Amino acid sequence: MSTLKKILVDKDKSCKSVWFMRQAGRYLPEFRKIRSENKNFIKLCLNSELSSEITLQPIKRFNLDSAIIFSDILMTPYALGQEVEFIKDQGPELSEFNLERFLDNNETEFSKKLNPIYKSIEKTRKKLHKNKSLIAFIGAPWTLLVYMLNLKKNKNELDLDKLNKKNINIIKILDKLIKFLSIHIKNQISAGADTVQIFDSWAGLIPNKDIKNYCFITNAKLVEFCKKEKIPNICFPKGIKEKYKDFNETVKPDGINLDYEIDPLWAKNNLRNVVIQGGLDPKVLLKSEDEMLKGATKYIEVFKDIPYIFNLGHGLLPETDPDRVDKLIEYYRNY
Ligand code: 1CP
Repeated sequence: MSTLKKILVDKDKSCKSVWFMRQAGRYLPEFRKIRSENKNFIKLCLNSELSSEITLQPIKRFNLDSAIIFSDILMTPYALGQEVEFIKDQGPELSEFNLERFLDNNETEFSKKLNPIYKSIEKTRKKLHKNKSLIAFIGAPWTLLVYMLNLKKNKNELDLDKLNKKNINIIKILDKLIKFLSIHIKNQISAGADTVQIFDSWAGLIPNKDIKNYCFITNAKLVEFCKKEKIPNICFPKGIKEKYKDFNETVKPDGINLDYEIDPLWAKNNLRNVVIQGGLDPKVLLKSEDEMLKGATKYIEVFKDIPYIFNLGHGLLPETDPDRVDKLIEYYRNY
């Protein structure tokens, strides 16, 4: 069994496990090379040969325990009929959302459009050592909705007027998304992934009055589905601060990924009956080696006597030096 599952499922606190969000990506020269030859990001995600190769790039370089499949959360809106474009230095842009078109989607067509991802998982599983986990992921319904309705004004602000003006039935869209996301989870597991991470990257932007409906209940339904299917699951409700406690008690995931704003000691005292993962600010990898290792020590020390998966509080930044990633992993292993 992989160390990830030993910790996540068996709650084994004697064992160590490490992987990083965005461990495959722009900080690796071997990724940048493939990327420069493949300008269309969606097409790259749908190239199962290359997607599998990219997934394995960090595994070849570093002493990691898990691979996360190279894809994107926006493959779901793509498979549900929206055009998705990644504009350089600006981020993703989706074509206008059409409710009728969205509600008209059928499950077979959806799975068929995402089939290259499942093929990539099959290929990767065959090449990955049996002691290593292969992690599948989805974007949580709210986070996908932010992109689908183009709700972001800037990095940290939502255009809530847009949401209110449009008079759209948000709950109806979220519910439909849950249905398709459950299928996407199931398909990824059937193809050979063994754990799923649910990214709610924009949960921190939800107005207080809506957090229960838009974040807690949607994540809870997906976790409930995972539990019914016996799929180990990890939630990442980024940016919700002290509401991590409420989230954990309502959603009851197997694992919860801390973001870099959460104090590890607070998490240890307040997040019960869940395996904690991550938390370390990815920016510390850009600082001096001393500062990086000091930052890591804090997390390793706080969590040394409970089950803990070493990871970050958000994805590795593109400007990260790969040698630093190696140092950090070795430091954790030898601690
Ligand atoms: O070369 C490039 O420009 C592509 C950069 C890139 C990469 C490497 C994007 C564009 N997506 C990915 C892969 C990716 N995305 C993975 C692969 C596996 C790994 O982690 O190694 C994963 C898990 C994601 C998930 C993802 N995509 C999230 C959730 C996690 C997070 O970072 O908060 C989100 C929000 C996205 C959307 C997305 N994809 C890419 C960009 C530039 C964005 C937008 C981010 C934003 O709106 O600020």
